[in-house]
Amino acid sequence: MILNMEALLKRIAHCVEFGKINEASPYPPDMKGQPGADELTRQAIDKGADPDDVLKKGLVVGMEKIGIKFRENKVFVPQVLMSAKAMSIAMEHLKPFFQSGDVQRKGVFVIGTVAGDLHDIGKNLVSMMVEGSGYEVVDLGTDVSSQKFIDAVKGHPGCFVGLSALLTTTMVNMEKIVNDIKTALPDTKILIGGAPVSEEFKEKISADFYSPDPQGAVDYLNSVVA
Ligand code: B1M
Repeated sequence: MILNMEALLKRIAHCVEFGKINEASPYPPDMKGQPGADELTRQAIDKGADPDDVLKKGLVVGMEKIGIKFRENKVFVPQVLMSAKAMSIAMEHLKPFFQSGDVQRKGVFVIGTVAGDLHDIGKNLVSMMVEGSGYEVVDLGTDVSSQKFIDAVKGHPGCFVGLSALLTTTMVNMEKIVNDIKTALPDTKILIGGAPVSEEFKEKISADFYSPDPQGAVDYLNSVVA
């Protein structure tokens, strides 16, 4: 089937939204045997599409839709992971354009799970959604100290920072990390999230934003960048 560029970008968005990675992938069953985000992104680039359009009118649109469905409990973690996989395979075709500077990222987002905490599933979902929305993500992993965050912010001036915590015993470490980062680099915008964290806690520790889900983190970053 030959698609015009607009239809091709819509199809790429659809593949990301429904987690259709490539032609060989059997998931989702109703798209079995059809080309996925991998082949269609290659096709769009080979046809001369602007890589920025492929990102913003294709991949990001699909990620945004899955992010909203996830927030509304219409899909669950496995579907989001499939979408993120489709997105990251497609991104391989766009990487050379990012590296050459032809496509600009919206900003840099440094993220980590706070000191003492090893939970990373939620943090990884946030990373994927933010990356899928056009930001460069620097993922510091789990059990991240204040100093490691500060070093990363120094290496990426103007970046945003995301802190994740899943334990009531480690969420308290957010206060120290926020305080240490703000003392060293006062202009840094810090957003926090994770199951035990709340808006009230954000106020208490003077972080800039709290989001209960990945889409909220994306919406916040977009609102600051716009
Ligand atoms: Co742990 N664990 N765990 N655990 N674990 C919980 C969190 C717990 C609630 C289970 C329970 O007792 N019911 C409990 C915490 C109790 C508390 O403090 N209130 C607990 C405990 C006690 C522990 C240990 C202490 C157990 C022990 O050893 N005695 C230990 C601690 C280890 C450590 O961190 N130092 C521990 C260990 C582990 C495993 C290693 C076995 C494993 C983690 C594997 C991994 O992450 N790679 C694990 C798991 C899997 C869980 C549960 C079952 C699932 C967590 C998860 O991944 N949820 C969890 C119980 C539960 O939640 N049902 C539990 C799915 C994930 C998508 O959700 O992470 O909330 P979540 O992320 C969400 C949002 O919170 C938000 O977006 C995500 C998507 O919606 N979000 C952000 C997260 N970060 C964000 C950042 C943002 C914005 C949004 O901006 C920056």
